[in-house]
Amino acid sequence: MKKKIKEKKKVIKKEKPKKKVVLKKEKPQNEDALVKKVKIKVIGIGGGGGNIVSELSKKLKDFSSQKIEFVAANTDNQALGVLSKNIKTFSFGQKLTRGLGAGRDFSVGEKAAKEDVEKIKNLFSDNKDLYIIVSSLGGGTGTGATPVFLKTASQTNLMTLGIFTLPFSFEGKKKMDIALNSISEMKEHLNAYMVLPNEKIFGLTKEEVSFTDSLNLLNNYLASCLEGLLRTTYSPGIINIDWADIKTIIEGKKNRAYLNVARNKGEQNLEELIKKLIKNPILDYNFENADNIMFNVEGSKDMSLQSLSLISEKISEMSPNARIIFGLTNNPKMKNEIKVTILSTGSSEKKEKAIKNKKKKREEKKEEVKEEEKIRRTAIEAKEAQKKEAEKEEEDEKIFEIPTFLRKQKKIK
Ligand SMILES: Nc1nc2c(ncn2[C@@H]2O[C@H](COP(=O)(O)OP(=O)(O)OP(=O)(O)O)[C@@H](O)[C@H]2O)c(=O)[nH]1
Ligand SMILES: [Mg+2]
Repeated sequence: MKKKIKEKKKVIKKEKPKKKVVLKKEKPQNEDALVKKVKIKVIGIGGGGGNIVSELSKKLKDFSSQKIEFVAANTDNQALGVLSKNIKTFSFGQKLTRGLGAGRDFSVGEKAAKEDVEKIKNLFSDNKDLYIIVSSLGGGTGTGATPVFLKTASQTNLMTLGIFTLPFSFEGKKKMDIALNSISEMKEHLNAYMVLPNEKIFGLTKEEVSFTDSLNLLNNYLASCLEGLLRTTYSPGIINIDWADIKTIIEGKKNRAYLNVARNKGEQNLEELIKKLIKNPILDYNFENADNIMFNVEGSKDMSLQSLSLISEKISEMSPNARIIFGLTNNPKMKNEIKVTILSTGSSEKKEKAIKNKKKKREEKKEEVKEEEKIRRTAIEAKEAQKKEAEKEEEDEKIFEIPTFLRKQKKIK
Protein backbone atom coordinates (compact mmCIF):
# COMPACT_ATOMS: atom_id res chain seq x y z
CA MET A 1 0.00 0.00 0.00
CA LYS A 2 2.73 2.47 1.05
CA LYS A 3 4.56 1.58 -2.14
CA LYS A 4 1.51 2.50 -4.21
CA ILE A 5 1.21 5.87 -2.47
CA LYS A 6 4.90 6.50 -3.06
CA GLU A 7 4.45 5.67 -6.73
CA LYS A 8 1.51 8.08 -6.95
CA LYS A 9 3.69 10.79 -5.40
CA LYS A 10 6.31 10.01 -7.99
CA VAL A 11 3.75 10.43 -10.75
CA ILE A 12 2.71 13.78 -9.36
CA LYS A 13 6.32 14.82 -9.09
CA LYS A 14 6.88 13.79 -12.68
CA GLU A 15 3.97 15.92 -13.83
CA LYS A 16 5.48 19.14 -12.46
CA PRO A 17 8.19 19.57 -15.11
CA LYS A 18 5.53 19.13 -17.78
CA LYS A 19 3.99 22.42 -16.73
CA LYS A 20 7.38 24.04 -17.11
CA VAL A 21 7.63 22.71 -20.66
CA VAL A 22 4.28 24.29 -21.46
CA LEU A 23 5.52 27.59 -20.08
CA LYS A 24 8.61 27.35 -22.26
CA LYS A 25 6.45 26.70 -25.26
CA GLU A 26 4.50 29.85 -24.57
CA LYS A 27 7.63 31.94 -24.32
CA PRO A 28 8.65 31.86 -27.98
CA GLN A 29 5.11 32.85 -28.89
CA ASN A 30 5.39 35.91 -26.69
CA GLU A 31 8.79 36.61 -28.13
CA ASP A 32 7.32 36.18 -31.53
CA ALA A 33 4.58 38.67 -30.78
CA LEU A 34 7.07 41.18 -29.43
CA VAL A 35 9.92 40.90 -31.88
CA LYS A 36 8.18 39.91 -35.08
CA LYS A 37 5.66 42.66 -35.56
CA VAL A 38 6.99 43.31 -39.01
CA LYS A 39 4.32 43.62 -41.65
CA ILE A 40 5.02 43.01 -45.29
CA LYS A 41 2.85 43.34 -48.37
CA VAL A 42 3.75 41.58 -51.59
CA ILE A 43 1.98 42.99 -54.65
CA GLY A 44 2.13 41.31 -58.05
CA ILE A 45 1.11 43.55 -60.96
CA GLY A 46 -0.05 42.10 -64.29
CA GLY A 47 -0.21 38.44 -65.32
CA GLY A 48 3.40 37.42 -64.63
CA GLY A 49 3.60 39.43 -61.39
CA GLY A 50 0.42 37.73 -60.14
CA ASN A 51 1.80 34.28 -61.01
CA ILE A 52 5.02 34.88 -59.08
CA VAL A 53 3.18 36.19 -56.01
CA SER A 54 0.84 33.21 -56.22
CA GLU A 55 3.84 30.86 -56.19
CA LEU A 56 5.30 32.68 -53.18
CA SER A 57 2.01 32.61 -51.27
CA LYS A 58 1.89 28.81 -51.62
CA LYS A 59 5.34 28.54 -50.07
CA LEU A 60 4.44 30.81 -47.17
CA LYS A 61 1.01 29.39 -46.38
CA ASP A 62 1.94 29.11 -42.70
CA PHE A 63 2.18 32.91 -42.32
CA SER A 64 -0.82 34.91 -41.24
CA SER A 65 -2.04 37.67 -43.54
CA GLN A 66 -1.25 40.13 -40.72
CA LYS A 67 2.39 39.34 -41.22
CA ILE A 68 2.59 38.87 -44.96
CA GLU A 69 -0.23 39.96 -47.20
CA PHE A 70 -0.34 38.85 -50.81
CA VAL A 71 -2.07 40.95 -53.46
CA ALA A 72 -2.45 40.47 -57.21
CA ALA A 73 -3.31 43.61 -59.16
CA ASN A 74 -4.46 43.42 -62.75
CA THR A 75 -6.64 44.96 -65.43
CA ASP A 76 -7.56 41.42 -66.48
CA ASN A 77 -10.35 39.96 -64.31
CA GLN A 78 -10.06 36.50 -65.76
CA ALA A 79 -6.38 36.30 -64.78
CA LEU A 80 -7.29 37.43 -61.25
CA GLY A 81 -10.02 34.82 -61.01
CA VAL A 82 -7.71 31.82 -61.30
CA LEU A 83 -5.31 32.76 -58.49
CA SER A 84 -5.23 30.93 -55.15
CA LYS A 85 -7.62 32.03 -52.43
CA ASN A 86 -5.01 33.38 -50.01
CA ILE A 87 -4.24 36.16 -52.46
CA LYS A 88 -6.26 39.34 -52.35
CA THR A 89 -7.22 40.61 -55.77
CA PHE A 90 -7.07 44.23 -56.82
CA SER A 91 -8.61 45.13 -60.14
CA PHE A 92 -8.04 48.54 -61.67
CA GLY A 93 -8.66 50.46 -64.89
CA GLN A 94 -11.95 48.69 -65.40
CA LYS A 95 -13.52 51.61 -67.26
CA LEU A 96 -10.74 51.68 -69.82
CA THR A 97 -10.08 47.98 -70.22
CA ARG A 98 -13.49 46.55 -69.31
CA GLY A 99 -11.61 43.96 -67.27
CA LEU A 100 -9.99 42.43 -70.33
CA GLY A 101 -6.33 43.36 -69.84
CA ALA A 102 -4.18 45.97 -71.54
CA GLY A 103 -3.65 44.03 -74.77
CA ARG A 104 0.18 44.18 -74.61
CA ASP A 105 0.04 47.98 -74.85
CA PHE A 106 1.94 49.63 -72.00
CA SER A 107 0.28 52.99 -72.57
CA VAL A 108 -3.09 51.33 -71.87
CA GLY A 109 -1.60 49.83 -68.67
CA GLU A 110 -0.40 53.28 -67.64
CA LYS A 111 -3.75 54.97 -68.32
CA ALA A 112 -5.58 52.17 -66.53
CA ALA A 113 -3.52 52.76 -63.37
CA LYS A 114 -3.93 56.55 -63.59
CA GLU A 115 -7.69 56.06 -63.80
CA ASP A 116 -7.58 54.43 -60.36
CA VAL A 117 -4.80 56.33 -58.67
CA GLU A 118 -6.92 56.99 -55.58
CA LYS A 119 -7.60 53.28 -55.20
CA ILE A 120 -3.87 52.63 -55.57
CA LYS A 121 -3.11 55.19 -52.87
CA ASN A 122 -5.36 53.19 -50.58
CA LEU A 123 -3.45 50.01 -51.36
CA PHE A 124 -0.37 51.68 -49.88
CA SER A 125 -2.09 53.35 -46.95
CA ASP A 126 -1.81 50.46 -44.50
CA ASN A 127 1.62 51.33 -43.12
CA LYS A 128 3.44 48.09 -43.82
CA ASP A 129 7.14 47.93 -43.07
CA LEU A 130 7.98 46.75 -46.55
CA TYR A 131 6.16 46.61 -49.87
CA ILE A 132 7.54 44.11 -52.36
CA ILE A 133 6.34 44.90 -55.88
CA VAL A 134 6.65 42.15 -58.48
CA SER A 135 6.05 42.66 -62.17
CA SER A 136 6.86 40.82 -65.40
CA LEU A 137 7.79 43.44 -67.95
CA GLY A 138 7.05 43.22 -71.67
CA GLY A 139 3.23 43.29 -71.67
CA GLY A 140 0.73 46.09 -71.16
CA THR A 141 -0.40 46.04 -67.55
CA GLY A 142 2.83 45.25 -65.67
CA THR A 143 5.01 47.51 -67.81
CA GLY A 144 2.65 50.47 -67.95
CA ALA A 145 0.99 50.36 -64.53
CA THR A 146 3.88 49.42 -62.21
CA PRO A 147 5.61 52.84 -62.56
CA VAL A 148 2.32 54.52 -61.55
CA PHE A 149 2.00 52.21 -58.51
CA LEU A 150 5.58 53.01 -57.47
CA LYS A 151 5.25 56.75 -57.93
CA THR A 152 2.19 56.64 -55.69
CA ALA A 153 4.05 54.59 -53.06
CA SER A 154 7.06 56.90 -53.07
CA GLN A 155 4.87 59.91 -52.28
CA THR A 156 4.43 58.54 -48.77
CA ASN A 157 8.04 57.43 -48.23
CA LEU A 158 7.35 53.75 -47.93
CA MET A 159 10.04 51.10 -48.03
CA THR A 160 9.92 49.34 -51.38
CA LEU A 161 11.71 46.47 -53.04
CA GLY A 162 10.96 46.01 -56.75
CA ILE A 163 11.34 42.70 -58.54
CA PHE A 164 11.10 42.69 -62.33
CA THR A 165 11.47 40.07 -65.01
CA LEU A 166 12.65 41.02 -68.49
CA PRO A 167 11.05 39.45 -71.59
CA PHE A 168 12.78 36.74 -73.60
CA SER A 169 14.94 38.08 -76.41
CA PHE A 170 12.81 36.14 -78.91
CA GLU A 171 9.92 38.42 -77.91
CA GLY A 172 11.67 41.22 -79.80
CA LYS A 173 13.95 44.19 -79.21
CA LYS A 174 11.05 46.62 -78.99
CA LYS A 175 9.54 44.83 -75.99
CA MET A 176 12.93 44.68 -74.31
CA ASP A 177 13.55 48.40 -74.83
CA ILE A 178 10.15 49.27 -73.38
CA ALA A 179 10.87 47.01 -70.39
CA LEU A 180 14.29 48.58 -69.77
CA ASN A 181 12.85 52.10 -70.06
CA SER A 182 10.21 51.19 -67.55
CA ILE A 183 12.91 49.97 -65.12
CA SER A 184 14.96 53.15 -65.37
CA GLU A 185 11.83 55.14 -64.62
CA MET A 186 10.93 52.92 -61.66
CA LYS A 187 14.39 52.82 -60.05
CA GLU A 188 13.94 56.42 -58.91
CA HIS A 189 11.01 55.40 -56.73
CA LEU A 190 12.51 52.27 -55.19
CA ASN A 191 14.82 51.60 -52.31
CA ALA A 192 16.11 48.45 -53.94
CA TYR A 193 15.33 46.40 -57.01
CA MET A 194 16.16 43.14 -58.70
CA VAL A 195 16.06 42.42 -62.43
CA LEU A 196 15.68 38.86 -63.70
CA PRO A 197 15.95 38.18 -67.41
CA ASN A 198 13.48 35.46 -68.44
CA GLU A 199 16.26 34.33 -70.79
CA LYS A 200 17.95 32.81 -67.73
CA ILE A 201 15.33 30.06 -67.82
CA PHE A 202 17.41 28.34 -70.50
CA GLY A 203 20.11 27.76 -67.89
CA LEU A 204 17.68 26.26 -65.36
CA THR A 205 16.93 23.12 -67.33
CA LYS A 206 18.52 21.10 -70.08
CA GLU A 207 15.30 19.28 -70.85
CA GLU A 208 12.72 20.51 -73.30
CA VAL A 209 9.86 22.13 -71.43
CA SER A 210 6.68 23.87 -72.44
CA PHE A 211 6.62 27.67 -72.38
CA THR A 212 4.34 27.77 -69.34
CA ASP A 213 6.42 25.22 -67.44
CA SER A 214 9.55 27.18 -68.18
CA LEU A 215 8.02 30.34 -66.73
CA ASN A 216 6.98 28.36 -63.69
CA LEU A 217 10.58 27.21 -63.24
CA LEU A 218 11.77 30.79 -62.93
CA ASN A 219 8.78 31.82 -60.82
CA ASN A 220 9.49 28.94 -58.48
CA TYR A 221 13.19 29.73 -58.13
CA LEU A 222 12.46 33.38 -57.44
CA ALA A 223 9.74 32.46 -54.95
CA SER A 224 12.21 30.21 -53.07
CA CYS A 225 14.68 33.09 -52.79
CA LEU A 226 11.99 35.41 -51.46
CA GLU A 227 10.79 32.70 -49.10
CA GLY A 228 14.34 32.45 -47.72
CA LEU A 229 14.44 36.19 -47.11
CA LEU A 230 11.00 36.38 -45.49
CA ARG A 231 11.57 33.37 -43.26
CA THR A 232 14.89 34.88 -42.14
CA THR A 233 13.02 38.07 -41.25
CA TYR A 234 10.58 36.21 -39.03
CA SER A 235 12.47 33.29 -37.51
CA PRO A 236 14.32 33.93 -34.25
CA GLY A 237 17.96 32.89 -34.51
CA ILE A 238 20.85 32.21 -32.16
CA ILE A 239 22.36 35.30 -33.67
CA ASN A 240 19.24 37.03 -34.81
CA ILE A 241 18.71 38.96 -37.99
CA ASP A 242 15.79 41.21 -37.39
CA TRP A 243 13.85 43.78 -39.31
CA ALA A 244 16.25 46.60 -38.41
CA ASP A 245 19.05 44.64 -40.11
CA ILE A 246 17.10 44.01 -43.27
CA LYS A 247 16.01 47.63 -43.31
CA THR A 248 19.66 48.67 -43.19
CA ILE A 249 20.35 46.62 -46.29
CA ILE A 250 17.37 47.86 -48.31
CA GLU A 251 17.41 51.51 -47.21
CA GLY A 252 18.66 54.12 -49.64
CA LYS A 253 17.64 54.73 -53.22
CA LYS A 254 18.04 52.85 -56.49
CA ASN A 255 20.01 50.02 -54.92
CA ARG A 256 20.39 46.97 -57.09
CA ALA A 257 19.78 43.93 -54.90
CA TYR A 258 21.12 40.41 -55.05
CA LEU A 259 19.15 37.66 -53.34
CA ASN A 260 19.92 33.98 -53.24
CA VAL A 261 19.47 30.84 -51.19
CA ALA A 262 21.91 27.94 -51.34
CA ARG A 263 21.72 24.59 -49.59
CA ASN A 264 24.19 21.82 -49.14
CA LYS A 265 24.27 18.39 -47.60
CA GLY A 266 27.00 18.18 -45.01
CA GLU A 267 29.87 20.44 -44.17
CA GLN A 268 32.44 18.76 -46.40
CA ASN A 269 31.44 20.47 -49.61
CA LEU A 270 31.45 24.07 -48.49
CA GLU A 271 33.24 25.34 -51.58
CA GLU A 272 30.32 23.97 -53.61
CA LEU A 273 27.82 25.75 -51.34
CA ILE A 274 29.68 29.03 -51.70
CA LYS A 275 29.77 28.63 -55.49
CA LYS A 276 25.98 28.16 -55.51
CA LEU A 277 25.55 31.20 -53.30
CA ILE A 278 27.61 33.41 -55.56
CA LYS A 279 25.84 32.32 -58.73
CA ASN A 280 22.11 32.82 -58.64
CA PRO A 281 21.11 31.20 -61.96
CA ILE A 282 18.31 33.69 -62.59
CA LEU A 283 20.43 36.82 -62.16
CA ASP A 284 23.08 38.40 -64.34
CA TYR A 285 25.19 39.69 -61.48
CA ASN A 286 26.37 38.67 -58.02
CA PHE A 287 27.28 40.43 -54.77
CA GLU A 288 30.83 41.32 -55.72
CA ASN A 289 31.80 44.77 -54.39
CA ALA A 290 28.41 45.28 -52.75
CA ASP A 291 27.93 47.96 -50.09
CA ASN A 292 25.71 46.00 -47.72
CA ILE A 293 25.39 42.28 -47.20
CA MET A 294 23.15 40.31 -44.91
CA PHE A 295 23.52 36.57 -44.74
CA ASN A 296 21.92 33.98 -42.54
CA VAL A 297 23.22 30.48 -41.99
CA GLU A 298 20.72 27.86 -40.95
CA GLY A 299 21.62 24.37 -39.82
CA SER A 300 21.64 21.90 -36.98
CA LYS A 301 22.99 22.83 -33.56
CA ASP A 302 26.31 21.11 -34.11
CA MET A 303 27.33 23.07 -37.19
CA SER A 304 31.03 23.75 -36.83
CA LEU A 305 32.56 27.12 -36.16
CA GLN A 306 35.06 26.44 -38.94
CA SER A 307 32.26 26.09 -41.51
CA LEU A 308 30.70 29.37 -40.44
CA SER A 309 34.02 31.08 -40.52
CA LEU A 310 34.81 29.80 -44.02
CA ILE A 311 31.44 30.92 -45.44
CA SER A 312 31.87 34.32 -43.83
CA GLU A 313 35.45 34.70 -45.09
CA LYS A 314 34.48 33.89 -48.66
CA ILE A 315 31.64 36.40 -48.59
CA SER A 316 33.80 39.20 -47.25
CA GLU A 317 36.56 38.38 -49.75
CA MET A 318 34.08 39.16 -52.53
CA SER A 319 33.09 42.49 -50.98
CA PRO A 320 35.91 43.65 -48.74
CA ASN A 321 34.40 47.08 -48.11
CA ALA A 322 30.83 45.99 -47.45
CA ARG A 323 28.94 46.37 -44.21
CA ILE A 324 28.17 42.76 -43.35
CA ILE A 325 25.37 41.55 -41.10
CA PHE A 326 25.43 37.92 -40.12
CA GLY A 327 22.78 35.67 -38.59
CA LEU A 328 22.67 32.12 -37.36
CA THR A 329 19.57 29.98 -37.01
CA ASN A 330 19.37 26.60 -35.44
CA ASN A 331 16.90 24.31 -37.16
CA PRO A 332 16.56 20.95 -35.41
CA LYS A 333 14.87 19.51 -38.52
CA MET A 334 17.99 20.10 -40.57
CA LYS A 335 20.32 17.19 -40.05
CA ASN A 336 23.64 17.41 -41.76
CA GLU A 337 22.42 20.23 -43.97
CA ILE A 338 23.33 23.89 -44.26
CA LYS A 339 21.23 26.60 -45.85
CA VAL A 340 22.51 30.10 -46.50
CA THR A 341 20.31 33.04 -47.46
CA ILE A 342 22.00 36.15 -48.73
CA LEU A 343 20.70 39.63 -49.52
CA SER A 344 23.04 42.32 -50.72
CA THR A 345 22.68 45.80 -52.12
CA GLY A 346 25.03 48.40 -53.42
CA SER A 347 25.60 50.72 -56.27
CA SER A 348 27.20 47.72 -57.90
CA GLU A 349 25.95 48.69 -61.35
CA LYS A 350 27.95 51.94 -61.18
CA LYS A 351 30.85 50.13 -59.59
CA GLU A 352 30.74 47.42 -62.21
CA LYS A 353 31.00 50.09 -64.89
CA ALA A 354 33.87 51.77 -63.04
CA ILE A 355 35.67 48.45 -62.65
CA LYS A 356 35.08 47.61 -66.33
CA ASN A 357 36.43 51.05 -67.31
CA LYS A 358 39.48 50.55 -65.12
CA LYS A 359 40.06 47.13 -66.69
CA LYS A 360 39.65 48.63 -70.16
CA LYS A 361 42.15 51.37 -69.34
CA ARG A 362 44.57 48.78 -67.94
CA GLU A 363 44.23 46.74 -71.15
CA GLU A 364 44.74 49.86 -73.25
CA LYS A 365 47.85 50.72 -71.23
CA LYS A 366 49.16 47.17 -71.75
CA GLU A 367 48.60 47.53 -75.48
CA GLU A 368 50.44 50.87 -75.45
CA VAL A 369 53.38 49.31 -73.62
CA LYS A 370 53.41 46.45 -76.11
CA GLU A 371 53.41 48.92 -79.01
CA GLU A 372 56.23 50.92 -77.44
CA GLU A 373 58.18 47.72 -76.91
CA LYS A 374 57.66 46.86 -80.57
CA ILE A 375 58.95 50.26 -81.64
CA ARG A 376 61.90 49.92 -79.26
CA ARG A 377 62.65 46.47 -80.65
CA THR A 378 62.51 47.71 -84.18
CA ALA A 379 64.88 50.52 -83.20
CA ILE A 380 67.30 48.05 -81.57
CA GLU A 381 67.01 45.74 -84.54
CA ALA A 382 67.67 48.68 -86.85
CA LYS A 383 70.68 49.70 -84.78
CA GLU A 384 71.99 46.15 -84.83
CA ALA A 385 71.47 45.93 -88.56
CA GLN A 386 73.32 49.24 -88.94
CA LYS A 387 76.14 47.93 -86.74
CA LYS A 388 76.36 44.75 -88.80
CA GLU A 389 76.39 46.81 -91.98
CA ALA A 390 79.15 48.99 -90.59
CA GLU A 391 81.14 45.92 -89.54
CA LYS A 392 80.70 44.46 -93.00
CA GLU A 393 81.87 47.70 -94.60
CA GLU A 394 84.87 47.73 -92.26
CA GLU A 395 85.64 44.15 -93.24
CA ASP A 396 85.37 45.02 -96.91
CA GLU A 397 87.61 48.01 -96.44
CA LYS A 398 90.21 45.79 -94.74
CA ILE A 399 90.23 43.62 -97.85
CA PHE A 400 91.06 46.67 -99.97
CA GLU A 401 93.93 47.47 -97.66
CA ILE A 402 95.58 44.16 -98.74
CA PRO A 403 97.78 44.61 -101.80
CA THR A 404 96.07 43.58 -105.05
CA PHE A 405 98.28 40.64 -105.80
CA LEU A 406 97.69 39.18 -102.34
CA ARG A 407 93.95 39.80 -102.68
CA LYS A 408 93.99 37.91 -105.96
CA GLN A 409 95.90 35.08 -104.31
CA LYS A 410 93.29 34.99 -101.57
CA LYS A 411 90.52 34.79 -104.14
CA ILE A 412 92.33 31.96 -106.01
CA LYS A 413 92.50 30.02 -102.82
N1 LIG B 1 8.85 34.98 -65.23
C1 LIG B 1 7.65 35.10 -65.74
N2 LIG B 1 7.44 35.87 -66.82
C2 LIG B 1 6.19 35.95 -67.33
C3 LIG B 1 5.10 35.23 -66.79
N3 LIG B 1 4.00 35.50 -67.55
C4 LIG B 1 4.40 36.35 -68.50
N4 LIG B 1 5.71 36.62 -68.39
C5 LIG B 1 6.55 37.53 -69.17
O1 LIG B 1 6.06 38.83 -68.91
C6 LIG B 1 5.74 39.53 -70.09
C7 LIG B 1 4.43 40.24 -69.86
O2 LIG B 1 3.37 39.31 -69.75
P1 LIG B 1 2.15 39.49 -68.73
O3 LIG B 1 2.66 39.66 -67.35
O4 LIG B 1 1.23 38.37 -68.96
O5 LIG B 1 1.55 40.84 -69.26
P2 LIG B 1 0.62 41.85 -68.47
O6 LIG B 1 1.44 42.73 -67.63
O7 LIG B 1 -0.47 41.08 -67.80
O8 LIG B 1 0.06 42.75 -69.64
P3 LIG B 1 -1.30 42.55 -70.53
O9 LIG B 1 -1.65 41.12 -70.52
O10 LIG B 1 -0.90 43.06 -71.86
O11 LIG B 1 -2.30 43.40 -69.89
C8 LIG B 1 5.70 38.47 -71.18
O12 LIG B 1 6.17 39.02 -72.35
C9 LIG B 1 6.59 37.37 -70.68
O13 LIG B 1 7.93 37.58 -71.07
C10 LIG B 1 5.35 34.43 -65.64
O14 LIG B 1 4.48 33.75 -65.09
N5 LIG B 1 6.62 34.40 -65.19
MG1 LIG C 1 -2.17 40.11 -68.72
